[in-house]
Amino acid sequence: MEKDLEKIRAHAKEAIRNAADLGFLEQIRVEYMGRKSALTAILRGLKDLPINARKRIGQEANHLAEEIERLLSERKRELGSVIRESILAKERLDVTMPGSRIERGHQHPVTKVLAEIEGIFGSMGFETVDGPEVETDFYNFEALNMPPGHPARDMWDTFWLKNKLLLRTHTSPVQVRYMEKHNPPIRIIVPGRVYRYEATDASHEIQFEQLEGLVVDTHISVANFKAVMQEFFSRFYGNHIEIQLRPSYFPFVEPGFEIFISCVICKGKGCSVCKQTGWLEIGGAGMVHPNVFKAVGYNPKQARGFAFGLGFSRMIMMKYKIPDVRLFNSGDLRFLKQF
Ligand code: FA5
Repeated sequence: MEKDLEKIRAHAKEAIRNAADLGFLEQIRVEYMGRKSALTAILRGLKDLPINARKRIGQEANHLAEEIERLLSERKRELGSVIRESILAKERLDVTMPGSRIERGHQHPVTKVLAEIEGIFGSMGFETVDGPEVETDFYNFEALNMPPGHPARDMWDTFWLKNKLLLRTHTSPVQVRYMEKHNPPIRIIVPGRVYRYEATDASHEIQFEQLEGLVVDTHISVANFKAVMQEFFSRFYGNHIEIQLRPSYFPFVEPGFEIFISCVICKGKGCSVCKQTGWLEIGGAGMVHPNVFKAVGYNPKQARGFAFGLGFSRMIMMKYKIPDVRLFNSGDLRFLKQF
């Protein structure tokens, strides 16, 4: 029987040493220590042995059981640390590695510049106002002193929709909408998208941005208008900008002007952008026509004001030296990522 115990010891030691994982070690524990193991059978059979042999074999069998338990738990600890190390090796995190870059979106140049423009006009007491892009004939033309059949309507090539609706050709209809609902004094800007049914080129788009402005009170003059333009453009371009007003015609103003600013590229000396003139045309303006005041229910003898409509897209082009207006809506990320 002692020989049997020796054999069990030798086999158990060997098996435990070779156990490669915790599952296998558990099988070995069952095999050598379980209810059906050879060692348990010896312990159970002790009662049938003579007293001396029972004592001796019992002691030895118990020692062996303790030894196997100790070997099992030592191997279990060893295997545990091997597993932990292999997990650590596999899941190692190198905190010094550069992370994967997250692509972040950003504002469109038009939105960015708009915030800047609103800031400058806001500091001069102007409120920013919005209006619909789908307009009626009345607001886009008629209330602006262009009754049906008026030849000046041809100045704006129009996208007509169903039911006499149209895509607004300028931001001027918002002047009328605002004056219908508000009394003077008025000081607003209206940035927004406008649409024209025309051939496109580097400075003409079918969809572009305008910046309308309207000031109405009792004693407003062209001098006030020029001062506002001078202040705005000098702050917008960060340079002193000269303003020139040249006579022009828009049915909703009298007198009407074209606004020229001194060239922001050559500072008035003459370059290819300003075609060597030193001046850039930037929008239309004028003193609000009495018929427009009548259309919104004001007394034209009391109300006086100026209105302007600037080519907002072209202003941004000059600020950032963008060569083609069509880039704004091209969706070309190479262009957009520069802002
Ligand atoms: C008007 O649209 C008038 N509503 C402006 C106005 C407002 C006059 C208030 C008087 C009082 P005009 O059609 O000239 O005017 O357009 C104004 C500016 O928009 C132009 O000076 C130009 O800078 C810009 N613009 C005109 N057409 C295009 C186009 N196809 N693409 C890009 N910008 C354009």
